[in-house]
Amino acid sequence: MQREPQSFDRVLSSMCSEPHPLAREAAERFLATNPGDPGTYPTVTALEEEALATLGEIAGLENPSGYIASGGTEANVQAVRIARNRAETRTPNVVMPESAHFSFQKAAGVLGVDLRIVPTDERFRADLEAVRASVDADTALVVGVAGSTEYGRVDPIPALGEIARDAGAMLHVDAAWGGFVLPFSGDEWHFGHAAVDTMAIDPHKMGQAAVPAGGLLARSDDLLDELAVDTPYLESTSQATLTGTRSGAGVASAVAAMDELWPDGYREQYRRSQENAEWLAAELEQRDYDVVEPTLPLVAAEISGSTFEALREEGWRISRTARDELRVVCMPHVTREMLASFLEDLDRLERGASVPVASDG
Ligand code: 0PR
Repeated sequence: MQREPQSFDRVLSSMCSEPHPLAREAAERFLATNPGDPGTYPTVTALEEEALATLGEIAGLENPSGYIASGGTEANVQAVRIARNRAETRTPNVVMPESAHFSFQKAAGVLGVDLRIVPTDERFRADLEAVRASVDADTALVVGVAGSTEYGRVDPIPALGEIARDAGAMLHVDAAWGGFVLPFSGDEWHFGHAAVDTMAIDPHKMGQAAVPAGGLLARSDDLLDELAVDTPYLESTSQATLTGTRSGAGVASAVAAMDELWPDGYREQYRRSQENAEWLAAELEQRDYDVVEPTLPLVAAEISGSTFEALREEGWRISRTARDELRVVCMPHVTREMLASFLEDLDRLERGASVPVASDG
């Protein structure tokens, strides 16, 4: 087989990106290693410790506990699992805003917890009154999103922490996408800002690592220990990960990307992505589209279904919010030139759509 993967030229919908060249190279070197077996693969195990330490630094947590997961889904499932295992009730529930990622539905299904989905406010952030009204003595976990999938919004994490603490529940922050831009945006989102217990933060999204490299962080070892099972025939005695054999490529590429980019490279990337998002939002507004303001590098705007389809026909990889808005994620591979070319196509298609049908008279 000699086939090339598709290019990122017209990809505006993905939350993954072209890996940094050093991350790509590291991934290739570590393809055959398995951090799931530290006794046999100590080199990649040491790299995972490094990855964890840097993720902790990014997320305001000294001595972090956690591991490099397959992605945000696994990190979210594991966070729900920790909370469920710690809960003293037999009927635990999880309270989360409707903006939370669908991986929590998977977690609830697998783990048998009740999911209480509360509305967001007019700014697409968790409605605190609704969260307060939903927690009770059976609440094991409150979820806050720091960089939501649809609109890139950051929930009021410190306030959610207080609600969780008052309810005797844990707080999980899903920064799977936002984690590598939030250190520069001025938001309050991490362990240093609030009573956060666990966090999802994915190097394979804004972190420019190769897929698969997600991150699960926990405030302390005893939280991760909730997940540990004995591993009698391995050299290591227990395992807290969900999967057994894991990607050493993901771990090595995460370390390579973070070594190279944290913090200056990521700061520069945030600035570029955010400027692109604001530029696109302004251009769309000038054309009279309703635009949802990009507080992080993600733009949503109302365009017609037929224009959306026509853009896809032109090869643009774009996606829609649940309210049917166009959604453009300004990932590291998304350049100003790409966005300008997208707008040219949009203008041409809209002109075509509005040209009056020639009449005979
Ligand atoms: N949490 C948040 C906030 C997310 O946005 C996502 C994924 C997850 C968790 C789950 O992460 P994993 O997919 O790593 O398990 N958000 C995008 C989505 O599901 C991911 C994505 C990636 C979408 C690449 C498209 C794409 O081409 O929509």
